[in-house]
Amino acid sequence: MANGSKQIVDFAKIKATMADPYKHPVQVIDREGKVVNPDILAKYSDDQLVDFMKKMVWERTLHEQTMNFSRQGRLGFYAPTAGEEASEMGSVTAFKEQDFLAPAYRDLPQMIQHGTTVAKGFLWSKGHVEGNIHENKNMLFPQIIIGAQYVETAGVALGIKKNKDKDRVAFVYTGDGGTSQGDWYEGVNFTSAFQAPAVFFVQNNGWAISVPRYKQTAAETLAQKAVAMGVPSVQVDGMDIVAVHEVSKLAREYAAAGNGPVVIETLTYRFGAHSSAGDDPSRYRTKEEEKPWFDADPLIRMRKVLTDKKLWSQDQEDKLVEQYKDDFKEAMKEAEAAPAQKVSDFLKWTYNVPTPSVKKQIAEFEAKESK
Ligand SMILES: Cc1ncc(C[n+]2csc(CCOP(=O)(O)OP(=O)(O)O)c2C)c(N)n1
Repeated sequence: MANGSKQIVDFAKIKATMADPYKHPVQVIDREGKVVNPDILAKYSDDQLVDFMKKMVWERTLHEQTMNFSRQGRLGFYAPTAGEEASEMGSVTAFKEQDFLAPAYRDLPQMIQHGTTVAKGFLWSKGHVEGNIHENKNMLFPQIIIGAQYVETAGVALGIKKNKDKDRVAFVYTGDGGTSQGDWYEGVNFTSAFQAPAVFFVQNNGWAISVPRYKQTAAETLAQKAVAMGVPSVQVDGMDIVAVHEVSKLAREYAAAGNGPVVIETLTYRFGAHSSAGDDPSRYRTKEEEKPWFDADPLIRMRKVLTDKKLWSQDQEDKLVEQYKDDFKEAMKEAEAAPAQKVSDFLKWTYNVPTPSVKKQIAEFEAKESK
């Protein structure tokens, strides 16, 4: 019998249409500062919009000041955040104090908004143990192992569910590279299997150090990876703070209502280097690639909206920047005044019952430290 031309399945067509639900990332304000979704913007008061802008100016100033501190040798590892302000401030402000945050190393700004201090953030960067103890206990320390915070989140979310906590979710961040880790899938899958309350953010900033997003995975969008685990997901313009906030708020409500987790991919960009350790982006990306992203700066966009509404001025912004810089310098003084760490304490905290050799080491270090 001759082979008919009709195929029972068309893999090429399936592949070509897999990303269809993600063709239009959620947007409220476009890159020219034009409001494309006025009904959503109308839900926000003038005060809320101004507060969004203040938070982004705060984060940009924090970034600039930390880069200065790094150059002065006053910080340890620090992950720059310029470009990611809308993604980070728009999302974190959608959560409540009782929600549990599992951050990665690029998420110090969200941690500070969620209830720790700038000084604690600096102490963490300097490798000081006090940088891991926060006033709001509902957060972990920033995860360095890529993707591990997704597995931690699964555990936290399951705990929330088992404790029958009301109006409480876990939320977590990773980058685009993080979605290639086994931990990423395990965390989302486990949470979904148990229908536990979590919101999983992927801040797709285009790069995992020097590896571009397109080499990371053949998936057209990172959001669609969630579908395989039975999790609803969305792509949002990560340079549009109102869109990010609106989507995050809805995701929180959905998860808190007992419907299981959500995955949100924010489309954003890392304006500078991967870390303060000094990689040079000009070695791995082009000016042609960078330019449209720099033009999409979330601060430019929001500045335009607020200026059109006569709610913002350059003078007001300049004053805020000065005030924030002073705050950060004070925070650095506070961090630098923290008592020096003792190796003897580390040994004591590690061993409940120290072995004879550890006992000897504790005594040796104590003798040195008392001088
Ligand atoms: C398990 C693991 N593998 C490798 C590294 C080294 N590493 C540190 S950051 C990074 C890139 C992460 O990129 P992405 O997830 O996109 O996040 P971004 O830094 O861009 O926010 C890598 C590979 C690590 N920390 N952990």
